[in-house]
Amino acid sequence: MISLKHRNYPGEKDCGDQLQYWQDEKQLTCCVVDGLGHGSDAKEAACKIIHFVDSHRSDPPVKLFTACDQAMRHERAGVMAMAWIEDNLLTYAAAGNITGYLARENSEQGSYKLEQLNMDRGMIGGGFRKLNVQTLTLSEGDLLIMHSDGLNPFYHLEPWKTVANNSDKLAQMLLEDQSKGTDDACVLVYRHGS
Ligand SMILES: [Mn+2]
Repeated sequence: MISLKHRNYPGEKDCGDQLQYWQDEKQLTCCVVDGLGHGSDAKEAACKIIHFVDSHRSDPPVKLFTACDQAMRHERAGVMAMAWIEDNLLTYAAAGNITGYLARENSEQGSYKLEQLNMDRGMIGGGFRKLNVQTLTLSEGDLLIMHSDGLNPFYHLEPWKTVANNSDKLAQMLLEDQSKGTDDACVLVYRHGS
């Protein structure tokens, strides 16, 4: 149902991209963070952001992003995207360069229509002007894909459609096929429904 994969910058033992999700009784919360640069300093910044989110995740999106940005003001910055899924509702927000897609299966099985999700300029720890929080309705089989800029963005799921019903395989293949190899890379894939 949900899969998280990451890959370090070549030669580094630490990954500056960090992903986390929390499954509560009613809500699934997903968080993808890319700490500035790569290596241990980037990892430390990304982990601090994730830790902050962990302890404030019951706050609404704008409040959470704003407080996290403030808390990181004297730290290395990072970019962050978050998704909240409750029943069939997806809430999504991103400050900085994390790419998000909602892939909806067409009536023709195995074919997906990609919708790029919102991404606001700015950074956690470096400030952002406005956070646009998006809400979308999910149908069974819809895919939420979030990735850092260590992966090349893509515009259709055609090359991976044979594994699109398996979030683990899809995440692995996206990482293998789309990683730039010049940065940390991470990808999260969530498949809605059973
Ligand atoms: Mn990066």
